[in-house]
Amino acid sequence: MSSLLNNELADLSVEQLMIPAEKVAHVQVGNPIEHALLVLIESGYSSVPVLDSEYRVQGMIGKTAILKSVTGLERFEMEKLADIKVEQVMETEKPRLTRGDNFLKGLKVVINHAFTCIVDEHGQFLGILTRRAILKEVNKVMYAAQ
Ligand code: 2BA
Repeated sequence: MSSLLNNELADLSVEQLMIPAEKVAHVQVGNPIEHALLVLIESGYSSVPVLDSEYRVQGMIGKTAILKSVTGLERFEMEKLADIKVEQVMETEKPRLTRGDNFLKGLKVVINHAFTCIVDEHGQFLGILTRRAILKEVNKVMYAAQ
């Protein structure tokens, strides 16, 4: 398997496996979390990238963090959804990849993250690498080796 990985997969760049930005659902830092929740529910995804007005990646936001931010002692305080901004709730510590990074670097990242953002040298959003895209390539190579 290690020689297969070296030959077939290690040569791939994460850019070759990327879902391009125009196909990725995202929200902006200044949006109310009500908007983010609508995007998440309509798209069906559990979390999506957060961008600024210059299309630079600032973080990611998910349904759980949104619901946690409006959870009161006895009920969900849904009226807060319009007042809280995405930037107050988003996670900023997630790893990022650059387009030249190779498959193995992408593989390592998606062990702990369902997807990761790919950015250019200015931090501008190019797209995402998903766990699915990585697993698909591993599956291809494993089957070809049988
Ligand atoms: P999740 O939303 O937790 O989705 C986990 C997996 O469930 C996805 O894995 C995919 O296999 C499936 N899935 C969920 N919602 C889907 C939908 N609306 N259409 C098709 N398949 C769906 P991955 O494809 O590896 O995606 C990993 C994560 O990347 C997703 O986690 C989501 O957070 C993000 N993601 C994927 N595609 C996206 C897109 N076009 N826009 C925004 N975020 C995306």
